[in-house]
Amino acid sequence: MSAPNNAWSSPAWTYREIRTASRRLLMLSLAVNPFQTLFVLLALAVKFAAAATLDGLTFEQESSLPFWVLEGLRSKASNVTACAALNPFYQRADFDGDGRADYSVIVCEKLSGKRGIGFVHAKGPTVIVLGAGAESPGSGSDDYSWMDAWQVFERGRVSQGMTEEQPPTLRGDALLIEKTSSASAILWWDGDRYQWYQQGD
Ligand SMILES: [Ca+2]
Repeated sequence: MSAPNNAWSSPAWTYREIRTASRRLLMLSLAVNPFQTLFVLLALAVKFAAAATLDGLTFEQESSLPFWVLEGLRSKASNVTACAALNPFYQRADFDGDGRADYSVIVCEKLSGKRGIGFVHAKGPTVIVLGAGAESPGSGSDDYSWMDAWQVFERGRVSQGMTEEQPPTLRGDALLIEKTSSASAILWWDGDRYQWYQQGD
């Protein structure tokens, strides 16, 4: 039996046609409005280049995180991706104080590359992103690129910081985030959202 004479049965032919049509469309666009076309092409190239460099974690790095953490970030914070912009690229602790281990992961906003922290609480799981294009408490800004060190601050007494603000009473573990030799702050969960407590300047 001979193959049916159907365009859909030949993917290569379809691809050639699409490629030819795209090329003609591009030539027409360049002829009609060259500057606008070049600007769009340049913007697309920059966007794809940024996406390529922020293409999440390597297979080995992903294998170091539980599936529910990666899936939580993908499904509930699809505008960011886990990225290894800092070493270590995640911390494990009980941030909401419910007795179950939670994770905080370095994330990058896909389009802008702005950095932040993605908290994934085991309960839910619940995903909260600070920075990476989103709002942050305190002086974190929407880009945590300034942060060059971080560690878990285990639940306990917080010493008085540089301001007159009273130290918080922690419900769970917290994060000590730093720009080394410059500033540090504690990020802690108040039961509803993450709060910022300035430690040093
Ligand atoms: Ca927890």
